[in-house]
Order: sequence, then C-alpha cells, then structure tokens
Amino acid sequence: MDSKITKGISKLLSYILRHSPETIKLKLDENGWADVNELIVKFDLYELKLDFELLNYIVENNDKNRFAFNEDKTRIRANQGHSIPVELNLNETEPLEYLYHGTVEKFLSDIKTQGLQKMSRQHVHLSADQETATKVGGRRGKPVILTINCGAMHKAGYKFYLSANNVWLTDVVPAEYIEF
Ligand code: HQG
Repeated sequence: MDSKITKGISKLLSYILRHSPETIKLKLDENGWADVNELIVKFDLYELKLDFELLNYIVENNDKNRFAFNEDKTRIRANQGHSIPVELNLNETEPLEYLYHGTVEKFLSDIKTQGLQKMSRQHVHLSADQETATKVGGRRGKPVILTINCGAMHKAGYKFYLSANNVWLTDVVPAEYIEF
C-alpha cells in the first residue's frame, strides 16, 4: 500500500469520524459509529477512492490505532479524539499514579489558572509515558510536558477512562494536580 495514500485517507477519516461527518453527508449514530458501506459510497460520491480492503488496511495498520470496526466489520468509528458529542461507553479505569500531558509554552499561563480543559474535544487527553506526551505537545511547537497527579485526582473522585487505543481521558484537570 502507498503510505502517502493511506496516511491521507487516515487523516481525512479522523476528521470525518471525529469532527465533521456532514462534510461528506455521512451519518454517525449516538455512539459514533458509521456504516462501512455508506462510508465507502459517500467517499465515492466525492470522488475519493476507498474500498473495504483499503479501509481494513488503514484500520489495522494505523500508527495510533485511531479507528475500530465493530465485530462483523459493518461499522467503523474513531476510538477517541471527538469534538462532536458521541457516547463511546468507555469503562471507567483507575489511572496510573502519574500521567502526562504534552502542550506548549503559550498555553501555560491559562493552564495555571484554569487547569487543563477539554477545549474543542470531548475529553482532556493524557498519555501514560513522557515520550508520547512529547509527541502530542510537539504537534504545536516545542513541547512542554506536564505531570498530572492522577492518583490524588482519583482519590478525590475524578473519573478516568482508557480509550480502545490506550489514550487516557478525563473531563478536567484542576491546576492543583498539575506539576509544571
Ligand atoms: C491546551 C492527538 C489553554 C492543551 C494527540 C492542548 C492527542 C489549554 C490544546 C489528541 C487549556 C488542545 C489530543 C487551557 C488545555 N487554556 N490551553 N485551560 N487546557 N489546553 O488537540 O491533548 O494524532 O484538543 O494543552 O495524540 O493536544 O489526532 O488536545 O495543547 O491524543 O490521533 O489546548 O490528539 O491525537 O488541543 O491532543 P487538542 P491534545 P491524534
């Protein structure tokens, strides 16, 4: 498979399944699932070449495991990262004592006063290791890694969820739990 093509389609799929299914007039159900046949037909209507084999390859080989099929592969959704409201029915999971958040310098003063907020997404995203957080922060410039005291948050009653592709999610991280 041509990696340029699979990467391009994967980016477009992320955008459609997380943020804007209406771009190709696709309907997602309340759990974020799209019908695979409908997705392929809609791609075709916009002259985007996609068939099941290519979609299957993208789901199985995506570097961050961003997408999942249902059991019989008739439906597909993004595992996390949505800005549109979808109910992923994630299981609440006890977090590691410390998780990490990669960001950039220019957001720090706001984060110090407001804590970490979901911004445009459905959750605050946290990483299990500093290396991953460095990549996340690096998307926006020179990465700054914040250490989150999740053990203390959990004790205080904050809930954490682990997505199917191992991204830690929570609703908010108050500044008192962040080591800057
Ligand atoms: C920052 C990628 C000001 C926050 C990654 C971040 C991730 C604040 C930005 C996933 C703030 C939001 C998500 C506050 C947070 N004031 N700025 N109070 N609170 N911020 O993209 O975590 O490759 O929504 O630090 O790997 O960067 O797309 O979140 O810089 O898992 O699959 O506001 O996206 O995954 O940005 O990234 P985002 P994120 P994919």
